[in-house]
Amino acid sequence: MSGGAFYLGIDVGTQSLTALLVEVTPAGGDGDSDDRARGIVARAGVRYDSELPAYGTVNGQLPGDDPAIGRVPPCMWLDALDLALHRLGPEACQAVRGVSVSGQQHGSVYLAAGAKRALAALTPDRSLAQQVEPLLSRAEAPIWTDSSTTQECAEIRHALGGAAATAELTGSDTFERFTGPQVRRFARTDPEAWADTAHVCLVSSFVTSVLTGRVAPIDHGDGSGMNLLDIRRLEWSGAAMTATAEGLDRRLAPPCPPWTIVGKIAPYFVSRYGLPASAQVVAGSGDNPCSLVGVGVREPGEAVLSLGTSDTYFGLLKEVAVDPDANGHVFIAPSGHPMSLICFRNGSLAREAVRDRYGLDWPAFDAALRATPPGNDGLMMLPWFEPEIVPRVASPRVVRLGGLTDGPEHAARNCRAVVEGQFLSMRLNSEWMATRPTRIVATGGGSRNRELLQIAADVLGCRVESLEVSDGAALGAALRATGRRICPLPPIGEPGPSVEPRPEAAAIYDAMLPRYAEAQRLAAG
Ligand code: XUL
Repeated sequence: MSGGAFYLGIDVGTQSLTALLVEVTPAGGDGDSDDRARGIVARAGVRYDSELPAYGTVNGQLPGDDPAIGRVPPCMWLDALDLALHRLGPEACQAVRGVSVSGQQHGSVYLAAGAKRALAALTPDRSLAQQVEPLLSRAEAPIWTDSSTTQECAEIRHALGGAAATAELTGSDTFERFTGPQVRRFARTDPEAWADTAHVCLVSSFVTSVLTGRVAPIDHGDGSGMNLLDIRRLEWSGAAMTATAEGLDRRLAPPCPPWTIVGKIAPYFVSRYGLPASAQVVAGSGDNPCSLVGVGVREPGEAVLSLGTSDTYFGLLKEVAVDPDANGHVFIAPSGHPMSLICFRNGSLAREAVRDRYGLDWPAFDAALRATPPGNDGLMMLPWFEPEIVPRVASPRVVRLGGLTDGPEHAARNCRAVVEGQFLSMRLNSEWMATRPTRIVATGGGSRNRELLQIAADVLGCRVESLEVSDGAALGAALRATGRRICPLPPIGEPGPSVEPRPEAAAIYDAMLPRYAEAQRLAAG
């Protein structure tokens, strides 16, 4: 391979691992941002369920009767890494100048005391999984789908002075999937294994540790999904560690900035796959911070609207702003800026529920949006077809207001009401971010729908550009592997429709917002 420099991003996702090699060409200037990513030159993916069947996972986690439990044998990720590098092939591996990992956020891996020495001595004669398995003090890693820690969330929240104080300190209230509550539960339910634990890693720092042959630090980005990092001082919080588990401070390496070079690639990867011994390993980070880079969001005010099963809205903030209602999260982005994230469970799930209720297909749903006016003549919906995360609504409840019925005479009105309700909720519940969006990049299945984007632009009062980016987290990780604080511009994916807010429609939504806020307050309690 010739031309620029090549960087490898490895995304350890929930259902699959993706390795992406990206070419970056310095543009000749002296600033970080003069580099340009030219394109993806190689890709290898491994799906856990179908390609590593020996682990018996379903949708990337171990099956079981208790839906609150979400666990993974961590060595599965290492087998996937070995397989992906093998598939990338020697030509791609030999070109790698830097590597970084994107990990599904919140998941934790527990290493025993001998791990430090053993990681430094990994031999190419045996697989990573065979060598790392004996170093684990806990056979299964809890991941972000695990919600078994309600008791621990309450205990930590109480010790830190309540939900608002916890969010003020760590960027988020306690959430079941966050690492601190998971660590507390482990230490309480298996004190012997906790005593054997010398290092607590996240998915991103665990795989980075293996890549570099030493226990890697946790970066500020992934560290902010733990309820342990002081979000302003960017240090582990003594109070949060004490509230979580005895001796946790000894088990966490100091956190590091996301652009930290943690070492060179371990000899294992040089001998086995031909990576150059000089290849740098940059601290791993979480998949959401990495995706932000992968879709090309670089400035405070730019945000991503991911319209998928659930709808997620995240973006860069000028400074730390914490949600006083404690529903949202503040993480640290790869550039060091704070980034906000809110996740609405009733995304395409709710849109589909309305579509199916009236026996429509998507073109008919769009036609209904076109046939009804902005503001829906005052007919509104609180679209909680499933329990909602933001605001917290424990049992499903669809609230129709202003005379809206669920009868067939109001089929088109319901289509508009569900979409307007979703974006009004997004606007209302993101006001705490205190950074008005200047540009929104929409991704995910719903972003192909022009009518939906127009309502988003009108309600949020901002231009919305849609972009089909697959492998956004792996791409972000590859760009981070350059070690630049401001990552090179990525090869942006397929552009879809872009829409500007229409002033008359935006004025209608401005007027509607207080009514929606009051309805939400009454219904969500
Ligand atoms: C974010 C979250 C998920 C995981 C897995 O808080 O729990 O997005 O990062 O993708």
